[in-house]
Amino acid sequence: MRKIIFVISLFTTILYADFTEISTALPDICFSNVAWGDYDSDGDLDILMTGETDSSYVSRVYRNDGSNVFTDIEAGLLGLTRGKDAARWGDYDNDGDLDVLICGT
Ligand SMILES: [Ca+2]
Ligand SMILES: [Ca+2]
Repeated sequence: MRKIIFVISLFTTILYADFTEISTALPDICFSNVAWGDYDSDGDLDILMTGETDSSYVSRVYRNDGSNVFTDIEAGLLGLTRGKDAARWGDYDNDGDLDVLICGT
């Protein structure tokens, strides 16, 4: 019974959370996947993003520079689109650094 009460309480908190929309220079993409990860270990979350712009497929890592500024680090990833839940951070080689896994067309 405790678990059910906790879940209901958490759900209520999420429903009434106060969010503020921010403006960034991130591209408009569709058929996208995004994932947060702190790839540079500076304590803030960076973005891994794949998807489709008006003119190309993209797979990019954006470094969080603070103040809503995200900079494309030009990671050299193959542009992909239409991957379903297919952008992930993980330390696959256990060296302490985040790696990326992306899949798509
Ligand atoms: Ca970071
Ligand atoms: Ca690693």
